[in-house]
Amino acid sequence: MPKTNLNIGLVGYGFMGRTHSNAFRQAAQFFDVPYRPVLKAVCARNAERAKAFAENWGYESVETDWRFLVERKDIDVVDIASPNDTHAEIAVAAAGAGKMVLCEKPLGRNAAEAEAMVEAVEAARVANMVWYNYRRVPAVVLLKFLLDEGRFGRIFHYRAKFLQDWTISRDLPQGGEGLWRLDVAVAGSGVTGDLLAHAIDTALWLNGPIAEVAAMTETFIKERKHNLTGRIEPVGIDDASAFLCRFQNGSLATFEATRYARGHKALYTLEINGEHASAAWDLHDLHRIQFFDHRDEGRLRGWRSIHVTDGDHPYMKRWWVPGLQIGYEHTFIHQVADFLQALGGGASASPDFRDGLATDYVTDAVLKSAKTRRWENVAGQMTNDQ
Ligand code: SOE
Repeated sequence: MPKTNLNIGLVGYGFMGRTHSNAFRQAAQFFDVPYRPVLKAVCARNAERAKAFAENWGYESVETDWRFLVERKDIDVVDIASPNDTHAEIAVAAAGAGKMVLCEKPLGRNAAEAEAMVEAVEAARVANMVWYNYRRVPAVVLLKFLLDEGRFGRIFHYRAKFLQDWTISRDLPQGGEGLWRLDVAVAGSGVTGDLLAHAIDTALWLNGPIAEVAAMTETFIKERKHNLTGRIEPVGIDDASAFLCRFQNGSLATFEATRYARGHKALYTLEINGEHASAAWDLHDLHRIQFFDHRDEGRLRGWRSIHVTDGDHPYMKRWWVPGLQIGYEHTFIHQVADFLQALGGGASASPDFRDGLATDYVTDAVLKSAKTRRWENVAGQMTNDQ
């Protein structure tokens, strides 16, 4: 079937701008989707670098002010891959201009921003999606299918960690391009919004809404030079964040994220324990799930290591041949493919902005609990399973 062109206007050309651009270029090549993304324009303040980015990725034009981009008649989708402090303003304006809106995670710097974004896309009735890409790892999707089939029975425990080590040096400055994640005014929070948000999004999807949290956070390095002012300034982000929580389904959970776990670069792991079965997944070995089913014949019962690369595994028949691997970048390609497929049916793909808001409610409760040192209820709970 011929595919209809869908014109993309990307804001931001950093790490995420590259993952998204790659995904837009590949999705319609590998997946049978009704639309073909066209790289119409990239927008960033630095014209020279935006031009170089456009040439490299094949964007047809460059804008240096997102306000022009969102008003352009030839743009269908505004994709926000710029720092967190820009998400809300651009998304609200883009929805107001009738554009579909895709947004990097976390949706807002806090739930108040995310609420305004949800309101804007829902009022404008435009398709919307948040780039929580780890939902699109085939092994994680298989885990979701197994849970939905009821193979685990009642869930008792959920456990997730996202560990990195790239900010341990006290000489690392904060702020500016590349290091805005360390500047609280831009990022909103530290690892809570950057890393825990991923773990929370996957958990809400797999295990349902979170009812209450008890958290602690720490800022190990309290002052850093700010790249934009040149001055030593207080650090406002959380360097490490951990919380206990209770899901609405009665299961108990622990979550931890840090940028101070020496030796770990992006160790995202999760484990779920149910009445009949348990499963574990590790981003460093992203094609496998470890699965234990107590209902197996006793003599053969044990942990299975399932290599999720076969043609009947999620997404895999679209790729090479059984047994061959895909990687991190493919999670973004899957996300675009799902978005285009949903659009063909007149819908958004999950996680949509409402799902992104659900994660922001949890991260807000985590940061609040770390301050109050009490258990905090999660506001606005909703089912995230669409
Ligand atoms: C931070 O280092 C980071 O790049 C996050 O911003 C991403 O969301 C995560 O997927 C990998 O780590």
